[in-house]
Amino acid sequence: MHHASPSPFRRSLVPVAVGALLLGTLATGSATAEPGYGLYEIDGVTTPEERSEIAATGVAIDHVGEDSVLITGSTEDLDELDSLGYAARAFEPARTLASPDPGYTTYPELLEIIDQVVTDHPGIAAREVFGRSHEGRDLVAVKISDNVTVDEDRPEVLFVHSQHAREHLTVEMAVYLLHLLTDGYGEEPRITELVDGREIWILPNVNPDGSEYDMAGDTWRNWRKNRQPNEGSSAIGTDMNRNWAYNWGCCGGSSGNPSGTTYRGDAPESATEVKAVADFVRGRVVDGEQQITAAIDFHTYSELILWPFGHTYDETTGAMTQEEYDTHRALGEYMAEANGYTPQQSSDLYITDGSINDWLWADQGIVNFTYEMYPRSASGGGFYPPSSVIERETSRNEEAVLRLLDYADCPYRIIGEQDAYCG
Ligand code: NO5
Ligand code: CA
Ligand code: ZN
Repeated sequence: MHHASPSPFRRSLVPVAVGALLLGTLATGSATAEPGYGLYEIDGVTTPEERSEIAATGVAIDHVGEDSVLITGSTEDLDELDSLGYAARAFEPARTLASPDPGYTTYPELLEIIDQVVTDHPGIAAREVFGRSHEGRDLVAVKISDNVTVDEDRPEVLFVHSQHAREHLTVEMAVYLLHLLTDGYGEEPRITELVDGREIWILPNVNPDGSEYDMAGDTWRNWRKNRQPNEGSSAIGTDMNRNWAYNWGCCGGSSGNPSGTTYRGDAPESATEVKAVADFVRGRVVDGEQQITAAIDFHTYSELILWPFGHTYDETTGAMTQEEYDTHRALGEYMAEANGYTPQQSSDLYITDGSINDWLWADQGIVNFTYEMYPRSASGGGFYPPSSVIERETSRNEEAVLRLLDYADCPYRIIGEQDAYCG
């Protein structure tokens, strides 16, 4: 199987050679454009427990190395880390301060691409506005299936993109999937069969305010959260992937401080966009049954496939049986075999609470994964690889995504338990 080359169906919509040119204009100096925040490295960190202790201060762990971590945090966070015995030093990223790369898709451009896909394929692609962002942008879902205007009785699959503003490659992943599944229909038998046999929901950017903010300055802003103001604080934004309504704030895996990079919000689903996506997912319950059987939430970076839970190191809990865990692991490993990512439980990185990953499973019973896309390490550009990698690094996931779509009829089939779970 051959996954590293672009899909024959993708029309190249973005200039791909621009990124390399920008390497000549790298700025130096402070590590991020957001005042008070910076990128730091901490050495001598090797265990999930140590990483969770660091994450519990409210910094975002951007990358886990073998014996170090990279974080985004404030100077206040540094003091707290210091008192815990962790010495953080400034980290000079390869590309963070480059000018926003025009090869990445802006939100207005994304909406145009979606309209074009729907215009080109009206029988199998439909657009639905399911809510508004805090700043009033349309939150859009694209459904792809045959007889797309009818709610048929087919396994439904969900793809969520760009909860975190600076993870722009995930929007490109959505653009890739939109083209793969529509242009491939009627051309490629496997894709035709999956589009006929599934109802596929792509949410190409669930944090458009954050994305636009990250791209709007002279340099990238290294922004993670949404752009919703916090009452009683001048700090803006909630970390959407700490705001979901399962074990919210339970376990030291998020920040209670509005200026924290992983601020969990003042209540579950307090982030406008999280509430809208959660309502959308709950809206897929028909006659008491969640129609969505499988999902991927796309992030960057580190080349990982993660499965729940993030709030505990335990594999099984009251909300995850051994067979359910084995199903996640087997599917995660099967997909990772296709894209070369590293498969692991989410908490192997560090503890998170209020993540979509935990909520989709524990609250909705959806077998689901977080993909952390390219690059594998900061030296590949961290959150800001050049746009010249977009085609290679999105098409790289074609086979892995098709494998999930295939197993969506009954994810438990991968451990041979389809009769017990889906009979
Ligand atoms: C994610 C995963 C651990 C779910 C998160 O670097 S990321 O922020 N994309 N990693 O911490 O929410
Ligand atoms: Ca349906
Ligand atoms: Zn992320």
